[in-house]
Amino acid sequence: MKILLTGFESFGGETVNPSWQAALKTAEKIDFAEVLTVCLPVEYYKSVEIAIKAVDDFCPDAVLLTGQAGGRTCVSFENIAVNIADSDTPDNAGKALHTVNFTGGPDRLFSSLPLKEMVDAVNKIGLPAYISQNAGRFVCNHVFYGVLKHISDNNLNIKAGFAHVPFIPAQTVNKPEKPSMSLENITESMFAALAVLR
Ligand code: PCA
Repeated sequence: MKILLTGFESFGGETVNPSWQAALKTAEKIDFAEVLTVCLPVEYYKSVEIAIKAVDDFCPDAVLLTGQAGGRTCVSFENIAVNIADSDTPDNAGKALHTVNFTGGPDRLFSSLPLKEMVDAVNKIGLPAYISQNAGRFVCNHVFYGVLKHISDNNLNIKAGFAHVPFIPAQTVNKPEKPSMSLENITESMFAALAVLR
């Protein structure tokens, strides 16, 4: 089987994005599938274009898009992508959006990954994980929505979803009130979740 695994470049003043670091480490561990890793820019539309091109060129059986959600405690598997961009935070190109993501698209689209099984698999290795009903209104939700819409519009037989990962400890040195999880534990969580697909 083939899996497309994406992470994001850093944003918001951070020098790393653990989603990309964990995507690379998870891909190294996966021996049950061919994995393509892609680092997406934190930019509206450009990120979707790059993700969709990877889907069309690589023709994966499954797609796991990942991004950082600083403040979350563990890996969370997103259930819903909404057709709204609504964040005062500018993307890495300096653009802040308060609009629909894709004109004419449905209000929401749902992950087609087996989320409950994925959470159970992570719990089984002794780590917390949960299903989230809110992927935010920024670039992660935007990419999640854009990729699901592309798959749906083109009737592609691809399971796709999104996982948010927390900060790693090094990112919280100057914000000790924020939770974090080691890169190793994030990687183990992503590996256990993807192993459900084998
Ligand atoms: N997290 C942001 C965008 C990129 C990333 O890693 C988000 O949650 O929208």
